[in-house]
Amino acid sequence: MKTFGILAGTAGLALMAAMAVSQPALADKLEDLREQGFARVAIANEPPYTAVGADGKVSGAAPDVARAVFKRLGIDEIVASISEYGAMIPGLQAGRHDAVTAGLFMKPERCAAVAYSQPILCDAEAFLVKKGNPGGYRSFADIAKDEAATIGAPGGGTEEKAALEAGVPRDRVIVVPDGQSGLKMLQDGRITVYSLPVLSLNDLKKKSGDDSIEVFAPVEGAPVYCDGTAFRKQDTALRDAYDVELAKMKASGEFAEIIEPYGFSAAAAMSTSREKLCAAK
Ligand code: 6CS
Repeated sequence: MKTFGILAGTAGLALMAAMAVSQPALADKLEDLREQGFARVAIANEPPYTAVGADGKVSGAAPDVARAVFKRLGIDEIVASISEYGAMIPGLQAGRHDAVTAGLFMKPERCAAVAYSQPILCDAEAFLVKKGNPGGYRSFADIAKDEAATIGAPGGGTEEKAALEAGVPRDRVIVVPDGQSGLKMLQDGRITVYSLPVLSLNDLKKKSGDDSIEVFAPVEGAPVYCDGTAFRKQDTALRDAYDVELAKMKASGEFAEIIEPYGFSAAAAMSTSREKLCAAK
């Protein structure tokens, strides 16, 4: 009986150990990332929000803010992977990313799915159109009214959703993978309008050197959106620690020093809150 008792005891210990390991990692995510030495972040490669250089260097206002905040938390590096906007939250929830630092604008349905930091990058929406905006497109509803018009937008992005909600039929909303593709599709006449936030289209237009296109902004009826760094819902301790350091950077002026050279307004981000943005209709 003694042997059985020992085996049972051993099995019991093994089972307890297995249960302890299989329990959701109760260890603080912040400590995990400090030990990991880097935070895995999702980006889109949409300047000036996020950018990946030919040398692979990650820049853009969102990763630059995240790098600074994580460093203050004892996490020295970020490792970025490019993702479509619509795949960022599923990737975060699946554990492929530790955070989303991509200009992922706060909206109620996203706020329900992730733990956002306080606001970081704010911007209005815009249309890239042929010079003179011959179709007179000033709102998503204008595009809906013109049966011949098509609009390009990122998959799972705010502009795609806004176009559909304004009544643009699904077959006239074209998913565009990135800025260069959207620019080319507009230039080739394969889409009538390409929609991204103002600063993204201004950057794209400027770099294109193409005077046959122009940016119409702001899109009428579309709100000014703000992003935040997004964490998994269960990582609120990490999000709260991130917010403490972000607030210090906003107060010291360091936050403005990072984002304003990219064209973003620190005052705009500091004038609102996650609570307001997540409640906005
Ligand atoms: O949050 C979004 O869905 C949008 N944010 C940016 C920075 N670009 C396009 C995207 O649709």
